[in-house]
Amino acid sequence: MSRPRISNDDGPRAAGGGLIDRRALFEGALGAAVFAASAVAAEPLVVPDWSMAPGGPFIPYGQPSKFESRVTRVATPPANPATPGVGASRTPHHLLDGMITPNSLHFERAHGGIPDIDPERHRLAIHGLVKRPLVFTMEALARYPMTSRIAFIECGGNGGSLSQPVAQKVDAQAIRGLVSCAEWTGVPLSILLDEAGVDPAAAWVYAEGADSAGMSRSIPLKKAWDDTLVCLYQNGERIRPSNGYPVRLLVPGFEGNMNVKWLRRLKLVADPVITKDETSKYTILLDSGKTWNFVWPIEVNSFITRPSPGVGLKGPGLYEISGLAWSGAGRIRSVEVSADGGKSWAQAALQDPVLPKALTRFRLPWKWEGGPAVLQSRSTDEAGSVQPTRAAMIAERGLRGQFHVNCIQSWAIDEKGEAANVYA
Ligand SMILES: Nc1nc2c(c(=O)[nH]1)N[C@H]1C(S)=C(S)[C@@H](COP(=O)(O)O)O[C@H]1N2
Ligand SMILES: [Mo]
Repeated sequence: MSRPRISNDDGPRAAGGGLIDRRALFEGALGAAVFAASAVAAEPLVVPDWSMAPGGPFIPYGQPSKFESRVTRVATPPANPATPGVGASRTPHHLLDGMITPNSLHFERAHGGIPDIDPERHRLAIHGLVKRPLVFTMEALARYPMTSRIAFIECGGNGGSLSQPVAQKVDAQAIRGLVSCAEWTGVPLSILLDEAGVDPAAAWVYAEGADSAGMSRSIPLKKAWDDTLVCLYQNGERIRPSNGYPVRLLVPGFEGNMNVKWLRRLKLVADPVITKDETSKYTILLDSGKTWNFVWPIEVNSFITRPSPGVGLKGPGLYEISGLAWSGAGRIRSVEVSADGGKSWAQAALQDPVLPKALTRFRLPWKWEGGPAVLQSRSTDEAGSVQPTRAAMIAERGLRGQFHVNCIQSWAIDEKGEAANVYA
């Protein structure tokens, strides 16, 4: 890669509004420009009180620093106070970095509350169009060969607030908090299907949860053979209760709802079952009154986590714009960033690893001159799909289809450096 041309003190400009070439981050082309360090005398360093005495004890299960207590999930107030576990809570992406979501902050979506499942008594059955119906204890399941993969799970309803006719005063957590990314470990479903012996008449797998909602979906058999995992672990530890303990499906890249939690049976069937979760919900209602049914893969998407509402700028100067991109079709190929509401675009740097069907972190240096700006990100996946503008998305499907919203999202930066959700 050739060294970018230095056009001024802060590094080469890559697009309008102060965006700097991404290569400047790695090649020292930012020169003497400073991001935020104070240029006061560095010595003598003061010795703080926590250095003057031995520190605290070890604790059996770790917790974040008490100074990070604002970094929490936010739950949507339940529609019915009698069932507080019916609803969703969202990941605070504006306060996190990297590509992995800590288990305590993975978003949660539950249609019938979070069941308190005893792994000793829980069973998983595979039956229907199979030669040998099977029942697994959790202990038996754990004896099969396992594999791990890093994958996002995104609720089909994520981004639904962008369907509001007027831009809501909401932050990244409220708009995009229903996507998270973890390392999931479990038994490839193909191994269990092989053991059960799938009847040639089977074309679908009906997956059902043990929660009070009995949430269930029809999964095409091809996807079940391909990369579906019967998961026991999440980021190295047993799956958290709200995320499906003791066993859940990971259906990589497919809408969150297909990733059935508290999994209790997989029934091989010839036709889709047409459950309530694939009719009254998770279909996309068009203006014409028709619906798109069985919209499985999550479309190419991205958003900027920093700056964003609540994570504003502290005076003009150099900043790093950062965010997340993902696609259910595979890897992210590129992310472009605009600081002028989409008039000009610069390539962001993609941080390794860039994995298929996983969150990908992007970064780009930016010189904020102190004036109003509109920040946007636009991602392209390896299938060549590009995020549409909000106007293009509405032209295609109207405003009623509140699922699978993947349009470009905009943060307006005001003179004070505060960010707000806008439609640009
Ligand atoms: N059994 C069961 N599985 C379920 C659900 C549920 O309510 N019950 N919610 C689904 C929905 S709508 C989503 S978006 C994902 C969310 O997974 P998470 O809570 O681990 O983030 O789980 C899916 N699996
Ligand atoms: Mo969902």
